[in-house]
Amino acid sequence: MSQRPDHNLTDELDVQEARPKLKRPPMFKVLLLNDDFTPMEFVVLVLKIFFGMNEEKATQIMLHVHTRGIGVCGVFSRDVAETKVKQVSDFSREHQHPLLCTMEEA
Ligand code: TYC
Repeated sequence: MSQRPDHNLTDELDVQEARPKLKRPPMFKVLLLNDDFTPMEFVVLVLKIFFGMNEEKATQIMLHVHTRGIGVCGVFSRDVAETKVKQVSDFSREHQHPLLCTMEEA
C-alpha cells in the first residue's frame, strides 16, 4: 500500500474556496402616471394614505406627475412595492378614478 493513499485528493489538489455570491435584493420604484381625469386632490390623498407623505410633499409629487407625466412615490423591496401598487390601484378603482400606479426596478 502507498504511504500516501490520499495523495492527489488532499495534499496537492488546489481547491478553490467557494466565494459566497451574495447579491443585494433588487429595489423597486413605485410610479404614478398622469391622466386627464383623476382629481388632483385624490392623488394627494393617495400619496398621504399609502406613502405617508404630508400635504406639502404629496402636493409637490402630484404636481410633478401632473406636469412631467410620471413620478416616483418611493423605492421599496419587491413585496412592499407590489403591495403599494395593488393598494393604490384597488383604491382608485373603488373610487372610479383611472389613476395608474406601476413599479420598475430601481
Ligand atoms: N392631471 C390630473 C388633473 O389635471 C391630475 C393628476 C395628477 C392625475 C397626477 C394623475 O398621477 C396623477 N386633474
